Amino acid sequence: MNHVDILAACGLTQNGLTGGTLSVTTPVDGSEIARLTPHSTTEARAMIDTAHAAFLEWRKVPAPRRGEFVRLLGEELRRQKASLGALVTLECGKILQEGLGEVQEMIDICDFAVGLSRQLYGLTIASERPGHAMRETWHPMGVCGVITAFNFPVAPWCWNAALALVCGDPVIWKPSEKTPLTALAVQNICERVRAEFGEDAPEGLTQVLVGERDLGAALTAHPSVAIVSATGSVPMGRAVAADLAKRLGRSILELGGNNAMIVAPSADLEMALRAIVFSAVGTAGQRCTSLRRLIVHEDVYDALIPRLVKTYEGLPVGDPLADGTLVGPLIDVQALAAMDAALNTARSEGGTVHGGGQILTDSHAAAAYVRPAIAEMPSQTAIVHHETFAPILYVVKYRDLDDAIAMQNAVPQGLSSCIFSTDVRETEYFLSTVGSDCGIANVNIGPSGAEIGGAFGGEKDTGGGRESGSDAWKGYMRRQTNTINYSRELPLAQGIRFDI
Ligand code: UN1
Repeated sequence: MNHVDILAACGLTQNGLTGGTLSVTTPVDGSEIARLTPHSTTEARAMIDTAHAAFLEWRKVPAPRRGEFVRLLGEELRRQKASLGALVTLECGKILQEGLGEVQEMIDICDFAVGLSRQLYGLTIASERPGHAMRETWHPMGVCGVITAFNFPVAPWCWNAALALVCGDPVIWKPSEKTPLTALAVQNICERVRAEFGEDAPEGLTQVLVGERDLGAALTAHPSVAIVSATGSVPMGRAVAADLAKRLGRSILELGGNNAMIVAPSADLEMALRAIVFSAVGTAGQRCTSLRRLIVHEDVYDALIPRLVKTYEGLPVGDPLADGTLVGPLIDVQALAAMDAALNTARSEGGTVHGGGQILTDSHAAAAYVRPAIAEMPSQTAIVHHETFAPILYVVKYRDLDDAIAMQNAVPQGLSSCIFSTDVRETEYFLSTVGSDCGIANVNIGPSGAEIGGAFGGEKDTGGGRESGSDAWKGYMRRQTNTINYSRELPLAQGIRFDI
């Protein structure tokens, strides 16, 4: 399929994609595929007002009925999986298998949210007073703003939106200015679902803001936006958190990761090798969960690292839409420059670099194809503490597990982590209170590619938010504590006497 066909299969016709000032390019060959007209902040404020009006209606719709909306969304995504997956690949450059996987992740969270719509459970609590009952109940919270990044242009919206919608919250989406087309395609799907659902789905239940940072700032500034869930860089997250703090709005932040794998002496090295390659070069190293640091026991270092270097040399880098490609392009040439700069710093800090460097082809002169790199480092130097959004894997040696865990925890970010070991003492230690400090800690699995059933997010500079599964839905609702007196007395709590 050519670019125009992929866009058309998602309902994006050429007349809606021209004439604006926001240029959208495809990393596949660097060419421009659309010029969109960005929204103004005035339009953004009007959209927030519409979303708030939608909230006043949507909160009255019973939660299982709200779940029906998300069920229809999941059905429509199933039908559109091939076309939307191809558009994800076209717009952000990840290989088609991963583009399809991202749409599957949307479908999975829709299924999860449908079940959840009948399970927004509260509590009953024992009251200390006779003839009294206590409850904890959950209510819709308000408009939910969702800010997403280019590397996962659709799934993180859905982790938030599927939950927010069953929780009774309309959603306004500000996608990355690098990937607005996938968002428009999803919005088309949502509008079809809304028409099918019937009139109790109000206008403005889901909306998309096309443009730059000022639109994200419009969301964080507006008092009607009760929650802002943001995925992206640490500086972006700090700005969002600071703006929300000024008005005491709620934030859900999923920011940077600098994820490590510890390879212990008892590790199954075959499995470790496969896990390392997928998690370090998948999405061309541009996942927030990408493996960036390999902490290898000195006894297995020589058995693993030369093989890994050889495997890297043979990795098929190229057109992400073509069968057999495992590594697509970086998002743009700025990412390429950042990768080169990081590798130069690694060298200056004593590292030995294998791979790296742009792969130039005549047909793709404007695109950023790179050979993934491995940097063997003398220790965990300054550059290793830094998250570079590119396929660079830093490797360091360890002797003692406590040192390995200390290294793993020494970076500012706290998203994902893992250990490869078949020694249960080591693996349980890694998962214990003195082990990994990350939101995600895995055993014999790489740090990326999480399922939607668990809560997703991490600590420290990762921002502390949790999205997706487990009880992340509570982030989209307001909690209410109820005390009900069904007696004929008015006893006070704590036994206080107050006689009038
Ligand atoms: C991201 O890179 O922002 O666990 C999200 C994973 C995916 C999500 C990554 N399920 O790698």
